[in-house]
Amino acid sequence: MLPFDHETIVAISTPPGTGGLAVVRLSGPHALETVRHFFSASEKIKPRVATFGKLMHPSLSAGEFDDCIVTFFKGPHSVTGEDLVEISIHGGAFLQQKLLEALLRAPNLRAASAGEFTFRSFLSGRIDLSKAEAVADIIHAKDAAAHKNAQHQLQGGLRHLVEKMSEKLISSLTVLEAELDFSDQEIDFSPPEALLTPLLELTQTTQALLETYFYGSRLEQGFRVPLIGAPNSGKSSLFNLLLGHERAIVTSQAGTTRDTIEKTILIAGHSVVLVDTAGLREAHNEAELSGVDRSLNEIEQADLIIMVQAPDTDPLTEPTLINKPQIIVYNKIDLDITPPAAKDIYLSCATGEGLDHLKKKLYSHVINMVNEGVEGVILNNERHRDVFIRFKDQVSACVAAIEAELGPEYIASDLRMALDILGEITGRTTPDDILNRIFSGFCVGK
Ligand SMILES: Nc1nc2c(ncn2[C@@H]2O[C@H](COP(=O)(O)OP(=O)(O)O)[C@@H](O)[C@H]2O)c(=O)[nH]1
Ligand SMILES: [Mg+2]
Repeated sequence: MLPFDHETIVAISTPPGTGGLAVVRLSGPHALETVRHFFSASEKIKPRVATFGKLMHPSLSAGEFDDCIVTFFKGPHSVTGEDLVEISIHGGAFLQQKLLEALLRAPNLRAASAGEFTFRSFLSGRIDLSKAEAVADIIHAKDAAAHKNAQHQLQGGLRHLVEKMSEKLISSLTVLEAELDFSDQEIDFSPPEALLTPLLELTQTTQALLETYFYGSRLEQGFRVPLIGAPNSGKSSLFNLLLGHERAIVTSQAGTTRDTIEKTILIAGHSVVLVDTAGLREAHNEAELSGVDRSLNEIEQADLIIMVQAPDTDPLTEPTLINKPQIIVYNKIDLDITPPAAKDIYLSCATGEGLDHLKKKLYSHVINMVNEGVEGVILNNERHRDVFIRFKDQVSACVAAIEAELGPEYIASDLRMALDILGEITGRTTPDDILNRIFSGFCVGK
């Protein structure tokens, strides 16, 4: 478990885009007192006011003095809910290290572990768990779409939805409690429609949410798009063309690309991982065999396949039974051969003809894979998905219990279990080991 001992913690946390600045953050009861010993203008420090001064301390030698800005947030009005002090200094690694070392020699202070600031925000009730996870997502977001989704979650998108879902459960529980109040009067318990309707709506919402997970998981990893086809069809040439520079080796000797090579490009604000593969054909030696294996593996994992064909390669080696979305690209149209009909794209890597058409096609495939989410919520986190799967099962159990006309006390207990499962999203009912896993995934200083 992450430590939580009310000790004052310190770490360097350099927000991106701050130019040459670094921020040293301290959180805990001794934060202000510690900083006072290091700061020339300590008597001027006021809550929520940035104070300019100099770093100074007997343990810092002359060359290590620097101008700095100290900002104090008095608990509970800070992100951690505790006294929090931020010292902005020049971003040189040497100075940062010296200051951190000097601070760590102060009593009552220790280095923060990964995610500990965010963990304290969570424990103090400043943020819920889904928001904390969104912070981690924002740090890791590689493209506009992933960032937008993390922002939405940070603004409480998932929490609002979960609260609405909880209210539905609570309204069912209320109906039941009313029934229970009458139960000593020996009235037959017949489940009213009012009990079933919200549960069926919950099942639908949860199902729709679970369906967003495919898109949500791709927000993290990018869509995987391998180039597949016979050796020498021009896969590596096309790969390079799409990347806009030379990356894969192109030769006229069949079977040059034995490994897979992957590169990420951005299409419509989404990461798309292009994968150049070895050709699919009968392998003649072990290296070729493993290349073909990897290609088959890529087909398995693909979200979309660019199937490359060419007039001078053996069509018999083409895989025909691939159950994945494909763009069939007929390459080398500059060769003086009449191309066959019914291909998606006619292309020449040599002249670039057809490339724009292919890019447009890729764009529309990517747009087609976008899921708008449930009230804007897109599941991108395996933990959330797992919670919603269990939640859906539990709601089904409630429905079954109602339909089997079990006693209201059984149904009520089933409903409370469902409510507890939902609480795991915001952290109301999340076990410690899971909390630990979530927060230790952060970097130090967050
Ligand atoms: N004429 C012509 N040759 C091409 C074209 N695209 C690729 N090639 C050639 O076909 C050969 C095989 O290309 P490469 O990209 O290595 O194919 P891969 O084995 O599928 O990766 C190379 O000699 C390329 O120069 C094209 O559009 N037109
Ligand atoms: Mg190749």
